[in-house]
Amino acid sequence: MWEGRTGRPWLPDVRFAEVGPGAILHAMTCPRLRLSIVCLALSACDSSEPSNEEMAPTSVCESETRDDLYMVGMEKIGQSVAVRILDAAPAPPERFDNAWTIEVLDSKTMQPRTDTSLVVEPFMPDHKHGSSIECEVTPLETAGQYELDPINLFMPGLWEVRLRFTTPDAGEDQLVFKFCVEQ
Ligand SMILES: [Cu+2]
Repeated sequence: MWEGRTGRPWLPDVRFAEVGPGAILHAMTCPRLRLSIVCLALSACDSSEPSNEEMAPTSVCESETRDDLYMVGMEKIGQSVAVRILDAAPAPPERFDNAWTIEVLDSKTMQPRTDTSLVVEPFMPDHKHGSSIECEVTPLETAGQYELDPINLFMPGLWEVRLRFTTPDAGEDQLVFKFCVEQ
């Protein structure tokens, strides 16, 4: 058994009866008390909530401020072309394959446009890479509406979905939707 500096067995009741500052001083000079304080601190850690890593996968999008807030009907308006997202599956966009229904409009009149060609390029601006899976653009029955599938966002983080239009009258027009996808 541990013995105090005086050589007597340690008597906690007596020591704790001391006034506050004295007890603190005692705690600082008493090895056994120091040890028990360390143990207390450790057990406090043990009983507290597990770290974020254990609780849930870390969010990569929580602190992201550059992304767009997904909404049905959201629009981007360019020089000659405007785009409206009519539907997205999944919504909001998620990691891996996404399918969107969009409407292509004239940016001045906001009437459907059918005279453009479109290339869809997903791009991760932070990593400077795209996706090797090509997105197919399929015109739907309704004039100006297209199905984009698959928009492959294979990595967690911020993606730009770049819609590159070529128009007969106004050349190229690029519209960019930015979405962050989680693990
Ligand atoms: Cu990446």
